[in-house]
Amino acid sequence: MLIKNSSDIKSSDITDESVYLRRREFMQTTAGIALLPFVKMVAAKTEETLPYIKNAGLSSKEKLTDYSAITTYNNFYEFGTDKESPAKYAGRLTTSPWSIVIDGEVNKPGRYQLEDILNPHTLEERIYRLRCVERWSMVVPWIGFSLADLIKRFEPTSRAKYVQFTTLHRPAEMIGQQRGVLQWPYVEGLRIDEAMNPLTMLAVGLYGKVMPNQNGAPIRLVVPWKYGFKSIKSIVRISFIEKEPPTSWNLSAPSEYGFYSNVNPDVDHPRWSQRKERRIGEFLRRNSLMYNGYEEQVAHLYKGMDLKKYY
Ligand SMILES: Nc1nc2c(c(=O)[nH]1)N[C@H]1C(S)=C(S)[C@@H](COP(=O)(O)O)O[C@H]1N2
Ligand SMILES: [Mo]
Repeated sequence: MLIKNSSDIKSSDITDESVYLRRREFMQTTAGIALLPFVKMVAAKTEETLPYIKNAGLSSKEKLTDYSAITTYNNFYEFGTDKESPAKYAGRLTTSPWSIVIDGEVNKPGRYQLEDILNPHTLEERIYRLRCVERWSMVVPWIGFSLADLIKRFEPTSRAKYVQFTTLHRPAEMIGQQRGVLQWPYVEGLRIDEAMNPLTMLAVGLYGKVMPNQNGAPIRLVVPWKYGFKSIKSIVRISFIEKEPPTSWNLSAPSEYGFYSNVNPDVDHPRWSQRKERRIGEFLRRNSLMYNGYEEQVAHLYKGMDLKKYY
């Protein structure tokens, strides 16, 4: 196993990160003594490096988005609806101990500690594009492993046609859950063949480090050919089910967000076109790509489906 050490980190990354940490120090001094333990704890945790191997075959060769942008411009409604709130408030979330319930149509159901979930897996770095439905995109070096490998371990039955994922519900720490902007807990789902696709990933870190809370610590999904909201954060339950599960954004606005939510420049959002996107850190907009550029790997999953109907 390759251990990421300081010599592997490009100087540009270090710059970004020191800016990030300096900003935290600034928050610390301006917000006063009350914030001090919280800030220290977050800094210590996100500094922790993870051992991983690079998966070049599944990785994009595009320029990485800065660490500081990836960790300060977030969607995580459990901590507020604007992009800055997750970085401000997600530090309050207790991510250890953490367990995940595996249930439904599966031979090995149970409540498993995160350590036991992770133990059999070798962590990989996979550089994926993430394209938000709001038309911004980034390129992130995720650390994690294929969801397929986890699924195989728990042995779903032949009735398991879909997988549903559930985020933690803990309004005392997730202050956005004190308001009814979405139905809590946040839920998402995939068809079993989408879940088994080798691109579909459970991520526990980024940039070689433990997942920052605002990005979905301690464990989140990453589905790079779908709009960002399918990549559910802070997962506490994985259920194998027979029928298509409800999903948070579909429940909230069914005419705007379907179950599939594949990146598709040809299908407009009812309130805006999906043809273009802005890569964070770039000025000019670029054309969005079918399946976010992962057409070769995933187009077969949707063969014969009317993508205007199944959006
Ligand atoms: N539990 C939960 N997961 C979530 C969200 C959320 O609000 N709650 N937002 C989604 C959306 S809309 C996007 S674009 C991505 C953003 O991931 P990032 O903040 O790591 O870039 O997380 C997704 N996962
Ligand atoms: Mo999103």
